[in-house]
Amino acid sequence: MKIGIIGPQLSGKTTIFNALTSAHAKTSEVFAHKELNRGVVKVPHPKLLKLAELYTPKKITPIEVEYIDVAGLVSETKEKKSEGEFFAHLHEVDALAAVIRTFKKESVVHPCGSINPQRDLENLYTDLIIIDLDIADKRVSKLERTVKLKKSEEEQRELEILKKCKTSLEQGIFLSELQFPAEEEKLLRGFCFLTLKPVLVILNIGEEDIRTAQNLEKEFEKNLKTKRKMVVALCGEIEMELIQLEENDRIPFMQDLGLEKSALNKVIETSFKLLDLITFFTANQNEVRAWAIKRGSTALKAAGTVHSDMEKGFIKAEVVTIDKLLQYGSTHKAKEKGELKLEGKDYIVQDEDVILFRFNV
Ligand SMILES: Nc1nc2c(ncn2[C@@H]2O[C@H](COP(=O)(O)OP(=O)(O)O)[C@@H](O)[C@H]2O)c(=O)[nH]1
Ligand SMILES: [Mg+2]
Repeated sequence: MKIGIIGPQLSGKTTIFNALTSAHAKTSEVFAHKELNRGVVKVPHPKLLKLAELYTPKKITPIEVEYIDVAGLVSETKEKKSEGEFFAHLHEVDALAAVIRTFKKESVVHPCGSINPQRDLENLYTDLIIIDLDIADKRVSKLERTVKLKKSEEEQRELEILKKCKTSLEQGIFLSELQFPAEEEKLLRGFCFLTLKPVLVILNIGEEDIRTAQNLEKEFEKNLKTKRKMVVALCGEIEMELIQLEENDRIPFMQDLGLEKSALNKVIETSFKLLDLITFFTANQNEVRAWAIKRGSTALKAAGTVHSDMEKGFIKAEVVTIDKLLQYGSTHKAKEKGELKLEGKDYIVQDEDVILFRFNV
């Protein structure tokens, strides 16, 4: 899973990137030359380690999330020529994390002169819409020329779909808010439109607002009409300091501050909800591993996630919930208790299933 961190200048993108990835990327009080930061995070899942205790595997592999801290939106890019390069990085992500400042700090001057999160978010949305409009525009002009020359039904159809996109973007409507039949959605995927991606709004709050973060989230959520957008409020600066502490020192600090979860846990949890993902596990003496998959996926799809051979040669899936497996201590015992189920390819994978795939090669 890849998430692109975007937002206005000096909203705390790099600070939050550091808080999430334990990196030490340079933050700045004034708008500096932008650079791209990339970091991979291993998603902490306490049950994965418990599962590993049962198998003592050679390898424990958590789910990985890659964060890209990328500036380069219209309002942040002074030099036009670098735009393409930065946008290309955004097109590859599964979701956007929009960092919006609410923290007050005099030494950091807001590029618009005042703190106004709603305005910043609107501006950011406009930036995303402008980028998508540009993509749609270019393709529409090209298609208009080619369909005149040769009457291709396929291209005519594409033109209609893109015109529909254009109209909606011109009205300020995100493409994620439109309904597309599966076939059109597939076509649109090729364009990597930014407004088709789910958005996680990260409110970068001041330390004084940590205890009321939940109220802020709720208040802000009211303005995000659709399910494809969600909000978390966190204090980037504090979270960055916390992540740099030893794990044992972290907990008393968090309790002091009134923090129940780390920024990483909060962001991951919300990202999973936003992308409608669940976790399943595979386990043997070689490797105990967690995987992310879309909610509602079949056992066959899950097999394909692990290995294409498993999908091709799929026979059966042996499934047990991780809680039952941990309770009984082995698949053998779970089976005796009737908790290990034999499922076919159409079985819908449930969150925290442990799956053993039976397959032919
Ligand atoms: N007080 C406070 N300052 C912050 C917070 N997050 C970021 N900053 C400061 O805001 C400035 C800009 O942060 P940076 O992460 O470089 O912003 P970017 O331009 O969006 O990447 C830096 O001086 C940070 O120390 C926060 O949560 N609280
Ligand atoms: Mg930065």
